[in-house]
Amino acid sequence: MGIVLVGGRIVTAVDSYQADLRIEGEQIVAIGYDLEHPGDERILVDGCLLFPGGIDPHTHFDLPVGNISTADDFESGTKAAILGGTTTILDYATQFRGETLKAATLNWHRKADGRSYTDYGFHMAVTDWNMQVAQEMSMLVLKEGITSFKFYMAYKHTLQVDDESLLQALGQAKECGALVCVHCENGDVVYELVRQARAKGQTTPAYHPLTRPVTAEKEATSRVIALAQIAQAPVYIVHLTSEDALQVVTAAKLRGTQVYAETCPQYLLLNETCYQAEGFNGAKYVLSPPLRSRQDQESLWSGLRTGLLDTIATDHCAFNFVGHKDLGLTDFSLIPNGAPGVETRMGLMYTYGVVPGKISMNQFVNYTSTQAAKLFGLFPRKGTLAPGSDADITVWDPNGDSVLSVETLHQAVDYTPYEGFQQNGQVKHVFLRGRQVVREGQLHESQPRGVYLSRKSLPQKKG
Ligand code: DUC
Ligand code: ZN
Ligand code: ZN
Repeated sequence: MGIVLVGGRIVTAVDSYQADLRIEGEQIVAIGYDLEHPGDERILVDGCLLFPGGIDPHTHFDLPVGNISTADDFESGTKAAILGGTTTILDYATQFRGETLKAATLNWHRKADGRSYTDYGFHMAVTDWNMQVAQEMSMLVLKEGITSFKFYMAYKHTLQVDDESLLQALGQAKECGALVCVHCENGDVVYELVRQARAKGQTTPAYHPLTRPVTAEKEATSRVIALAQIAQAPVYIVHLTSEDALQVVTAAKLRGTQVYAETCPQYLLLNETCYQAEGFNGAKYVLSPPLRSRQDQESLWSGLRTGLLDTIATDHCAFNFVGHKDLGLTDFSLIPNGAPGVETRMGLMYTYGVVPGKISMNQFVNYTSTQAAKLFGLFPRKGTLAPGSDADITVWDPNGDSVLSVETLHQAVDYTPYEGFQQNGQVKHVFLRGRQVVREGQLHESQPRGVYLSRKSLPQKKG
C-alpha cells in the first residue's frame, strides 16, 4: 500500500513540473501520472509545491555553553524544524577540552537518539586538537559516518584552534575524505577589541558588532582558504556574513579552490541596526559573526542569485532572552552567542527570496536542501525528489499569509528575531521517509522517529 500525492508541482534544484508522486514504504517510487495502485491512500495537493524536505546543515541542539545549555534540545528543536518543512538536520556535536572524539560522539548520540523528529547527522566540532584526535578523525569517517569536522578560528581560550592545528587538520581531512567546516573570525583580534571595549566601560549589546568587525571575518576567511590551498583540501565556510568575505571566497572559487560557503537567513534579513534596539533587546541579536550592513545583505542576496554561495543554514543556537541572554546584562561579552531559526528558515527564504524574485524556486531548493545533501554525503538519498530517494517531502501551500510570532512557533525559546515578519504561504504536509509527520500544518506524529544518518565523504578534486 502506498501514498499518492495528486495535483502538485514537483520542484527540485533543476526542474519544476506538474506531476503526481507515489510513495511506497520509505521511498519515492514513481513520479508521473496514473500512479495509483489498489489500496493506495490518495492525498490531493492541488495548487501546492512539492519540495524535497529541507536540510539544515548547521544546528546546535542541547549544546552546553558555560553553565547553561541551549534552549532547544533535539526533541523541541527537531519538532520545530519539521513543522517548518525541514526533514534533516546536521548538528554540531562538540568535543570539549580533554575529551576524545569517540566520547563526544557517544555524548551526542545520548542527546539525540530516540528524540529526533527529523533525520539527523552530526558534524564534529574539534576544540582540542592533538595527534590522537587526528587518528580518531579517520575512525569517525569510516565507522560513524561523520564526514565533516568544524574548527573555530574565534573564541580564544575556549574553542579557538591555531593555524598549526588547522593546517594539520586540513591535511588529515584530505587523507581521510573529510570536509573541514570553519568559523571564520580572527579570535585574537576579537579578544583584544573586547578587552579594549570593556576597559572603556563599553558594556551594552551595541558593542558586540563593533568588537567583531568585517575585517576580522575577511582575514580569517582568507587565511583558512590559504591553509586549505596549502593542504590541498576542500573547505566549507560556515555562516558567511559579509561582502568582503564573499569576495575572498569568490576569488578562491575562480582560482579553482574547492571552497564552499554557507550563509543564514539572519544575515540576509536582519542588519546591524538591530543592535540599536531599546534597552537590552539588542542581546537577542548577539550572534557571531554579528549582523552586518544593508550593503552586506544585498551582496549576500547577489551571491545567492549568481551561485557564489552554496547553502542556506540556520546556525540555530537558541538562548532565552530571560535567563540566558541576561547573563550579559552588565557586560555584552558574557551574552551567550546565538539565535533561533530552524523553524523559520524555509518560510523566510520562500517569502523573501522566491516571492520577490531574488532567487528562483530551483535555487531555493538547491540552497535549502540539495547542496547540503551533496556536500555532506547524503545525496541522492536526501535532497531531491526522484524514484529511489527517501520520501522526505515538504508540501508547500503558496496561498495564505501569516505573521511570525514567538506565540505560534514551536521552538522552545522565548523570542524570535523575526517577530512580526510576514510569511507568504505555509507548510501544509511533511513526509519523512514516507510517514506523514505534519498534516495540514499540525504535528501528526505521536513520537520522534528520526534516524541517525551515517554520511558519505565529499569527493575531492584531483590535483
Ligand atoms: N558559531 C556558531 O557556529 N554557532 C554558534 C555560535 C557561533 O559563534
Ligand atoms: Zn560559528
Ligand atoms: Zn554554529
